[in-house]
Amino acid sequence: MSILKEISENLQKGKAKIVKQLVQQAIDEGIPVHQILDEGLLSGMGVVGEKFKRNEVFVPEVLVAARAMNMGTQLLKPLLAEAGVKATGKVCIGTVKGDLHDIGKNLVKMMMEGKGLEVIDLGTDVAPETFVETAKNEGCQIICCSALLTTTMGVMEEVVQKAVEAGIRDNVKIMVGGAPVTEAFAQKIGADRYTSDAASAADCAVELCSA
Ligand code: B1M
Repeated sequence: MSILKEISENLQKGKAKIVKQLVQQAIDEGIPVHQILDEGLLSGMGVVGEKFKRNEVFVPEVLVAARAMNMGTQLLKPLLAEAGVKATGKVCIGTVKGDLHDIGKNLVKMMMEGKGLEVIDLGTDVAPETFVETAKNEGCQIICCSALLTTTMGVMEEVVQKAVEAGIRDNVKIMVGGAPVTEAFAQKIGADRYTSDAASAADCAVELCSA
């Protein structure tokens, strides 16, 4: 089996230490960093994302795969910067003001990073102004809002409004998600996209960034 396939398969099993060793070995063997990233780490995380969508794996499996992914990317990050490999897009993500749930948001972040996006994690309890200022100052193509409470999902509408007021609405897409959020709600508040799970959110973000 090729070393890249081994990286991908061990990542899918969440074997972080082995992934780290294999990535180091691949670097030492002179395999180009973008190839280690695309055909090893991202390919493995892609499989996990698809299985997660089909309910073939669940949150714990995704979390261990993401940890393995992080171990590998830590080694690649400095080399990717040297090689001038650019992220496929830049997004900021957070759980909206008043809401402290972050497990789903973290999964979305991991899946997006797994697709090669640069993700600024604003954490939880994030004010609408913070989403908008970050997108403006950091040049994010997408603002991603997560909410788990029916009492906080309304904050997403404020994010849309603040983006309009700040004059960035035409340049930034707004994605929303979280258990109580629906497609109809997203349309009602003027968000660009609703997705129901982390893997679909990552696919959607890549699509929006490359549009
Ligand atoms: Co809370 N909680 N909680 N809670 N909690 C819920 C959400 C609740 C449904 C439980 C219930 O009553 N049955 C309920 C909300 C009811 C409602 O609003 N209608 C609730 C409540 C009421 C509360 C408190 C108010 C309880 C209290 O104190 N009285 C309080 C609120 C605190 C606050 O936020 N201000 C509270 C607190 C907590 C804990 C701190 C104990 C803990 C959070 C820990 C943490 O996140 N670090 C917690 C938990 C764990 C839950 C449940 C049990 C699980 C949530 C979770 O992590 N799910 C939840 C009940 C349940 O859902 N069964 C519940 C797993 C996670 C992977 O799913 O986040 O939906 P989820 O993410 C999914 C998708 O939604 C999607 O992708 C993910 C996976 O594919 N997704 C996106 C998420 N964000 C996305 C963004 C996108 C796209 C997709 O695009 C940008």
